[in-house]
Amino acid sequence: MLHALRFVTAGESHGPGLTALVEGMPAGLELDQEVMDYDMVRRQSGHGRGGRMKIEKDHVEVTSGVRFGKTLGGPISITVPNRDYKNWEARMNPWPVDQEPEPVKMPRPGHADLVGVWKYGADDVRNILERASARETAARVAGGTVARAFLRALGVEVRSRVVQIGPVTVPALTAPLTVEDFEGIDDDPVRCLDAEASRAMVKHITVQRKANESIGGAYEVQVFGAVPGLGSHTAWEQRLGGRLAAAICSIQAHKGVEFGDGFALAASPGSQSHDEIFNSDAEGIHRITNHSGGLEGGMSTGQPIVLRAAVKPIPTLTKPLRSIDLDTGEPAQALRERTDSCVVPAAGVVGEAMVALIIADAYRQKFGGDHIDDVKAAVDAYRERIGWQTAVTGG
Ligand code: EPS
Repeated sequence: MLHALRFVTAGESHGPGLTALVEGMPAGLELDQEVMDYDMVRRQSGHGRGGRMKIEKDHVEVTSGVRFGKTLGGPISITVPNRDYKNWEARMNPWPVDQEPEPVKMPRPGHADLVGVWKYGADDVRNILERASARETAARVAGGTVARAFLRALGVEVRSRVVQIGPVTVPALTAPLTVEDFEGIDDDPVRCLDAEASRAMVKHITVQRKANESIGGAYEVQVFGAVPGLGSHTAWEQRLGGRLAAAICSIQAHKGVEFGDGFALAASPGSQSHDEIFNSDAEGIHRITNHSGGLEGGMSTGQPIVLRAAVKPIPTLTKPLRSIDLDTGEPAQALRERTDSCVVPAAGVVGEAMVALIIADAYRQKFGGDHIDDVKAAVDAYRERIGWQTAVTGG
């Protein structure tokens, strides 16, 4: 749920390209094409990706709202070309072709195929699956790069790590993570911080892939440096937890989200479920635990915001599931397409982008400002008023 920003994606998986539109950013924000492109590369990587990723070389092409590397204050539009389109021109052309391809008639269980065909009156499953495809997440990450640049200017960083692949989980942390702990995580084949768990995850993907399975998992996103008071307790749609949960659950194949200790809190006694409040000269008002995941009363607390997302195994299988032929109603095997076996490492990057967009939106809503310096000044004034850490503009 976006309030002060608008974020729209457009595009089909094998069409000419994807587009992201971000409206509501202040002027004067510096963007760096290399930094933006690095996020696009991160989303393409990870053990378990399929053949398509060898074709695509995702990069951002900014077509509006930016001049000489700085935002102008107007809508920012970004295009991500689909290199694979050249192989699909006859099948995905926006304009009539001499001979239309055979329509897809076998819906895949778990995908948008069947319900989409009903709902949109499609006579070809492709009319549904092309937009439902997680290829669309490339546009989310492209839009997210703008939000990340905005947050970085305000001292806020968003990171993610994979915490589960299939049944393989990471060990519990012995100390809270810092931004520095995430250094180099993209060099790990599953974007996991624990070397031993990473090896077991890679092995699990390799074994399951050979057995024609797809594999799900979970990742964690952490937001460092966000001020207290983003979101609001005053109205249900303003609550930051709900806004983040909606954004995460809107990502293809996502089936669950939890904040802080999340579902484990259901079993934990009240005395061990909350983050007690302390005060000291050195640290000011602070907490020593973060069971809440940095959210109380629908607002950020100033601690790291920590959420975990569950991703189901992707529904396109190399060993197709049972389905029906929509023409005859007879049993048939679901569409079998080239596919990824595991996208959880990439999903973490998409989760970062969606979280960045929501946190950026909350900052825009709370602090306003037409130029990035106005935003920094407003954040500084607020920090001063509540006595919260150091100034943003001070360096
Ligand atoms: C996807 C199927 C695969 C994935 C795709 C999502 O594409 P293709 O059908 O071309 O092999 O690779 O994801 C991406 C292309 C991407 O960029 O993430 C699906 O059916 O959802």
